[in-house]
Amino acid sequence: MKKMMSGAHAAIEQIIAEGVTDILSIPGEHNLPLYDALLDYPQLRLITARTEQGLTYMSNGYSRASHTIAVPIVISGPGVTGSLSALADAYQDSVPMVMIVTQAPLNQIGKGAFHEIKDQPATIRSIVKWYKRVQCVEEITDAIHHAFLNAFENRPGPTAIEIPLDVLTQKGHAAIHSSPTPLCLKPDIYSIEKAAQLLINAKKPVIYAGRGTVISACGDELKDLAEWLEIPCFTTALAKGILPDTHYLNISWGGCKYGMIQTFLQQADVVLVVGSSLDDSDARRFSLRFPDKLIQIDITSENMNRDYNVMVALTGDAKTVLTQLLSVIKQHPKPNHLFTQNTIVHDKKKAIEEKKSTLAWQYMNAIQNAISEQTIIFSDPTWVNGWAVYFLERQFPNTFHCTRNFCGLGFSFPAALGARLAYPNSPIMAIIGDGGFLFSQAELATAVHYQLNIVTIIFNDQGFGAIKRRQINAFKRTVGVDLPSPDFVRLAEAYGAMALRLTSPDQLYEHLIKAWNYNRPVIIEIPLDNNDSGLNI
Ligand SMILES: Cc1ncc(C[n+]2csc(CCOP(=O)(O)OP(=O)(O)O)c2C)c(N)n1
Ligand SMILES: [Mg+2]
Repeated sequence: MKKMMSGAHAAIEQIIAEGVTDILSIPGEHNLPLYDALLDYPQLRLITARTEQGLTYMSNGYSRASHTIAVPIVISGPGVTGSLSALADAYQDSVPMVMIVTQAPLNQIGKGAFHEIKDQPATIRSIVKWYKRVQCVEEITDAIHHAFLNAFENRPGPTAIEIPLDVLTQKGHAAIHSSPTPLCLKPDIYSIEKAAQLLINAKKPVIYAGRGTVISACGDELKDLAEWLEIPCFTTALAKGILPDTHYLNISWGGCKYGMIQTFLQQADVVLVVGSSLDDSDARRFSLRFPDKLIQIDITSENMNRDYNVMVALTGDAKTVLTQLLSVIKQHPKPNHLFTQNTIVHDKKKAIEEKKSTLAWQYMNAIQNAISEQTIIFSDPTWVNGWAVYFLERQFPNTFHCTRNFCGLGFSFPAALGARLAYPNSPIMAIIGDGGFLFSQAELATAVHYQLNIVTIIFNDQGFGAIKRRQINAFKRTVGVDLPSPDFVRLAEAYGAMALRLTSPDQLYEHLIKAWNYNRPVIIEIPLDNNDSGLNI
């Protein structure tokens, strides 16, 4: 049924119909009517952030943690440009969100309007899945509904709707659509049978699981398949926890760069890739080699046959396809695969033993001992991220988040705040470097304002440590990477947060177990000596 209402009211009613309960935003001249209309919908919680980059990363954390779609609202021009890095990040890591972008009135676009950028649609379109400018009130609800469907469909990602200022204030007839039903693709039974035969007859099969498994929530099916056929399983950094890190068949990380996957792939005769695009940060950069008998399950065929030839391509939702595959495999007798659990557990233990003397392991061990299985960790793309990925053990998916391919600094702190909005009760932690924290420190004001009580650990090596190491490796000298940082304790206190400076792993453990009980955001600064070889792993 159609109702007469303003563009702003139509937009908000459609957003509510999609099941949204929180709006993340920064106000400005071009979205004033939207802000005003929000007062008519008290069921929506409005979170005003301090920078557009921060609010878009918050939206990223919100969507990841809640398995729903966050809705950031930004103004045209500087609001749009400020959110670009975080939008691009969401695109690369397949994080859904629907951004509402405003614009000058239709008749002023292209004429040097206030806040105008040369070609706003082209700017946004180049980094999101789908984008539309609406021209009248009647188009708004259709466009928003489509944006929600599109953000979830196939490979999830950000979408955006542009609503010009005059369209927000105009009145028109709008029809509200009910919430979306996700599509579920299934591959043909012939391909499933072929994949099942390859796995059953394999001598040394390996499973390689990516973020698609987390999106599809297929942890049970993955574990069932791995255990039924006794297949060692690697989980990428974005899929950490989909098979518990401590599971006897998990060959990921375990204290070393890329874990045991390289060794296992060298011997593997069949590999099943589930929900991974096998892109730069996952496979190419590490020059991973896959055998000819490669089976790939992915929600989109775009990810198939790019760098690796796929023998059996199963296009569909990972949970659905794995269920089909399992039912076929279980009709056959159990084969006997050659990798034994003892080898995996033993090799992992040995790798960790070799690292125990490093400060890197000791700090991560202190964190590991002070957190619970439910703690949700967000890690920034810094040197320390390597420590977190290699050493922290997670038992459930969605309890470890990092940015993997776009890798914009400053992601983890606002993303963790976004997760806190979605989950008021789970313990949430951000791990970040001094450089990264300075990219998003303004959101400390948001954390204090809304009492988003997370624990943030800043590893402060007074500079861009990750880049310094790359410079040394490549050129044997360094430039522009030793950077004095502020006193983070005084900085955090000035915002009204609780702040501590701790100088040893023991101190970190001791304070961390108490930090969850403070009723304020907690910032812990850990000074590091950049020249300490114990920081290298
Ligand atoms: C927005 C952005 N700018 C630049 C970079 C390049 N970069 C990657 S790591 C890094 C240094 C990070 O420093 P810090 O956060 O202090 O962590 P550290 O490596 O010192 O542990 C830089 C500048 C980036 N990833 N993102
Ligand atoms: Mg640093």
